[in-house]
Amino acid sequence: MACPLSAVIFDVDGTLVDTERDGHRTAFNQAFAEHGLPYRWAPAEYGRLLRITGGRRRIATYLREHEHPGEIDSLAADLHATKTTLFRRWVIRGSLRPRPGVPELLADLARAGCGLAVATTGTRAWVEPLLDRLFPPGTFRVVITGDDVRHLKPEPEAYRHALAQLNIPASAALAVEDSAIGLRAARSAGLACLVTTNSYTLGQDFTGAAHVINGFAAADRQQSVPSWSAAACFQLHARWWSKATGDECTTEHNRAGKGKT
Ligand code: XBP
Ligand code: MG
Repeated sequence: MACPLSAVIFDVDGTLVDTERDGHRTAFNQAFAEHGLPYRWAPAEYGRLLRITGGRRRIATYLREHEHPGEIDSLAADLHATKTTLFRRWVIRGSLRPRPGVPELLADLARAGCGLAVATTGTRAWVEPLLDRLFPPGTFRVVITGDDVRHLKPEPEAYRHALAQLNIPASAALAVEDSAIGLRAARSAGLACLVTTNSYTLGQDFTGAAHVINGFAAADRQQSVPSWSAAACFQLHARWWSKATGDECTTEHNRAGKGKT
């Protein structure tokens, strides 16, 4: 049975870019300050709060936990609007870089004829300028953001939308995520999922992942293989689906014996 890999769908926060600790967290804190609120999220506290996806929900949950008086949902929406403006400004200023190995991997996948897509919980107002700023025009065929779904990750909706827009079944795609929550979203949509950890997600339970790496670049993975490659994605995907279906699942890449996972 052939299991062609047509597209790789990437998460953004923590996967394409290390945005959380020194990006989003700082913007949330500045938003609290601009609204005259005393709250500040330290790195460890923010790590705990990452279990709540979506910035507005994260703020609302925190305010409730701290029994902040008054109407929480509208305050959370206002704070999140300020945070989004601030973060978008930083993105446009060029303050963020892709994770090591990401540009090389995207270029390699594009060369191999693989479609590229994004499925993120983040807000479109900063996601679009971030992708425009960091990657060549037209890199991603489909971009699904938190604004496009009713239910954020760990629900599978973002991945389902991405598959629908790509017009491919789940078996023709590979998800790339950095967290257990993202893995759950991808798996619930029926995708094989490669996990690349970061300092916030290292040690999470990645049961169900096709493979777990510490980063795309050799230095992060402490391996001599130059970078995580398109061939490695093809091979991982083929191996996952042949195991899942019990069939021989071949691709041009693993037939040629290229790529190592
Ligand atoms: C990312 C999120 C987002 C960001 C903040 O999750 O949960 O909420 O932390 O961005 P994932 P917004 O990597 O799984 O997509 O403030 O725009 O929500
Ligand atoms: Mg993520």
